[in-house]
Amino acid sequence: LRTPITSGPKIAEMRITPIAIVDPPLLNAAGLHAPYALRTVIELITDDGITGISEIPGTVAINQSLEETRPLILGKDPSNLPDIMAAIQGHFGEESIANRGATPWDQRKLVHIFSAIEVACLDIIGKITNQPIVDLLGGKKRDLVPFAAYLFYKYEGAGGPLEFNIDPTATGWPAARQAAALDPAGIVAQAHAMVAEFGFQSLKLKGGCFEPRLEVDAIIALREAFPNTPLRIDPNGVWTVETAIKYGRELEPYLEYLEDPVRGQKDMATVRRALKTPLATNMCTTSFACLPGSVEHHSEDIILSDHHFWGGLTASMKLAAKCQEIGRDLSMHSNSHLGISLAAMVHLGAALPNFTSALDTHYPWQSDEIIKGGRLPFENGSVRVPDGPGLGVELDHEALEKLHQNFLTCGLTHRDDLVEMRKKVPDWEFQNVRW
Ligand code: GKR
Ligand code: MG
Repeated sequence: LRTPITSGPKIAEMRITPIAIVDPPLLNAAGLHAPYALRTVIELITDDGITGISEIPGTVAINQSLEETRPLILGKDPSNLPDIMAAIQGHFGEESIANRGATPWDQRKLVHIFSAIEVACLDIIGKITNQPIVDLLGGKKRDLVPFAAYLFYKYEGAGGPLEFNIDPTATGWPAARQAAALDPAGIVAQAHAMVAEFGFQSLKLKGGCFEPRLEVDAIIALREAFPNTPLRIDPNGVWTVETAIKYGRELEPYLEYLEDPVRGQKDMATVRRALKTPLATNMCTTSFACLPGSVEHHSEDIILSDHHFWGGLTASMKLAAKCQEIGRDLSMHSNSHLGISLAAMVHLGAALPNFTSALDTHYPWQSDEIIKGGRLPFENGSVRVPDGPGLGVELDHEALEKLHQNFLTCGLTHRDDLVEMRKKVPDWEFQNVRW
């Protein structure tokens, strides 16, 4: 007879804490970042007192769905992830990919909930087994995970309570983070300041904000200022196929890859066939259900995974395996985030079998932090994999409470870059395809 398996700890408590983090006025194809970005922090606590944490994009709708998730997972074994995911899936049903929306960021709810619960469970499992999450994902392939400088056109302003005002006493990157960057010279100055502070070895420009000629000129200016640094631009799908081919050809000598120049797998494939530059996406191939279309059309060369909307870290590892099968490179997408998300991204980045381009992160644009010990440091543009069990970072409850108060007072319920943009350009409209 087999010895009965001793049952492990069960999830006894789930805490959901919405927070609002200071975010400067960054431009993108859908408008302008509000003074605060919303995140939600999840704590799962077992009946023997082990806590697992995670961080996801926060909206009031996602938070309500997380509240609905609580009774589904209380009493469950955090190491039985298939059981937990089946309970959540059973309650919410299938989520249509159409729920992603047309914005640069992904508006689905269920994928984010999967990710929130899965990362917190992995943090618990790591603590129980005394292993860092990277080991649970298959083992560490690298100690340092490289990230790219994420450059944004922006209006002057610090965000948060200062909104479009600045702190004139700031110096170095904290000063540059507040400065306007509305032309090639502004973008080059921003790049110099970000590289000086963090040591990034790759540069990404968020495009889709201005007439493409101006954005192409910014890439050429970056190439002059950084002759040997890989460059990419991401217009978030607002270029026409003709524009993407015209400027894509001009950019061929400069770009490591071109990210989401157009919308949809078919149009991406048309642009891809016309260019020598690889194409990357976080907009046209965004779920396992999109992979057959990706294969049929060959819409991109690089899939930008994001554990927040691919359903978690183990799902992202599964994506990495699929990418190897279908001949895609994998890299990483990001949104405004703090250190819990960064730690999870670093564990994933360290576990991926291989990737050829530095991962995205918005982290330099944030100044807040909710993990003990403060903000995670960069070493020549890379982040060292935390070596403690689980995520290897712990929640600072005092800092969390402060940012929760921001959430309660800021009045924001979801990300709406259009509303913020109209503070600067009153009649501004979002257009799916602009140029
Ligand atoms: O933060 O404005 C932003 C970005 O545009 C973000 O929302 C996108 O999702 O960074 C993202 C991207 O690569 O498309
Ligand atoms: Mg993108």
